[in-house]
Amino acid sequence: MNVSHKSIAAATAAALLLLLAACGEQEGAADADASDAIAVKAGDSSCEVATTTAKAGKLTFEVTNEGSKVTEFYLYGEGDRIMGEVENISPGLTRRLIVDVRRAGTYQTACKPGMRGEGIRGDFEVTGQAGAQQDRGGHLAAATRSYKAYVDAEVEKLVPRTKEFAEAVKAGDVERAKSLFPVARTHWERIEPVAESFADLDPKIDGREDVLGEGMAFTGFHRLEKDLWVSGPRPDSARIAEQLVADVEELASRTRGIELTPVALANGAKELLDEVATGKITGEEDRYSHTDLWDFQANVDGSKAAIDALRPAILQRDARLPATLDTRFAELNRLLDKHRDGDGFRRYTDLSRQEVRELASAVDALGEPVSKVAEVVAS
Ligand SMILES: [Cu+2]
Repeated sequence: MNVSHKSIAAATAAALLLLLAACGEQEGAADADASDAIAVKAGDSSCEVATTTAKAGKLTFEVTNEGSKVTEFYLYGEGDRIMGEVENISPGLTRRLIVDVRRAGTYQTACKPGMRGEGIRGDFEVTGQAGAQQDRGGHLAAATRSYKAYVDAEVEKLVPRTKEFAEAVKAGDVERAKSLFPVARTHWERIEPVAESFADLDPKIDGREDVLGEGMAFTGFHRLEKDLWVSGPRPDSARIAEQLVADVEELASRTRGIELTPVALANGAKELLDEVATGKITGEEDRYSHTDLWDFQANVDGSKAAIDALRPAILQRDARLPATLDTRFAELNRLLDKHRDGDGFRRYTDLSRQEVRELASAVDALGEPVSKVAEVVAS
């Protein structure tokens, strides 16, 4: 689930983790072409965007947290679809968000101090039509095609795996349902940036009890996780399972028509690692089942799929970055392999503090080169 719905405790833990990554990020900001970046001053109760109109194409927001809470910044499109986001901006830090906006229209900017709620919104007008990005060799077009095929394939598995899980819940077969839970989630977690971009479906499918918006029912995977592992099946478990299947089917139909850009792929690859740092490292995602390492691996798989799709385009623009990315992905996967058990993984609570620290620093080490990819493919 998206970090904006997470608890403040997680945000604080994440902020600590991200302190390490922060030096790398600021380096990136320093050599930035400041002239066309749109400055955003994010306060505890304000969100000042330097300009509220821009021409279609690549937009760079440079977000400075001038408040006292960890914040995040979003650009929303039609129907509150997330066009781009940058999370976990600690007080005093500046982070950049590059978004490739192809269509004219009214968008919305949002700062979310404390990383929750609807955020402080403002209209953002995009005019004209984006010219095609120079794409020598067609590598950018090939990247979005290949990643879209990956997303489609994962959605095609997500729907039947979720149905199997739901059937087991409805049949009251707790052991079988428990074994299918992390399997179905794998396909969700691999495509999380795309899945989460439908801001209305994400909390219904993947919301956690403590962080749901006001008046929202606790439904979806995590509600069933609690039923299975903590309370035992409840009178409405079957209904919740049916609702989950319906929500996942709705996600599948919306995903079909989705339009992706190379910059969106790169941002997604980074968001998946942010998900790992904020939700999985803390053991918060699957707090009842402790199957977090399945989700962790799935986020890393999804991030790698996006980077692999972009690889020829990255190589064309930065000859050394792909090798660094490969090394860091391999290191993180090597650490994850140590915790494999049968078809899956050890319970997250069985890991030692040292093992968790090792994973956290490998995630940070990988996040640093991955955070450069958006800028590289946008050039
Ligand atoms: Cu999640």
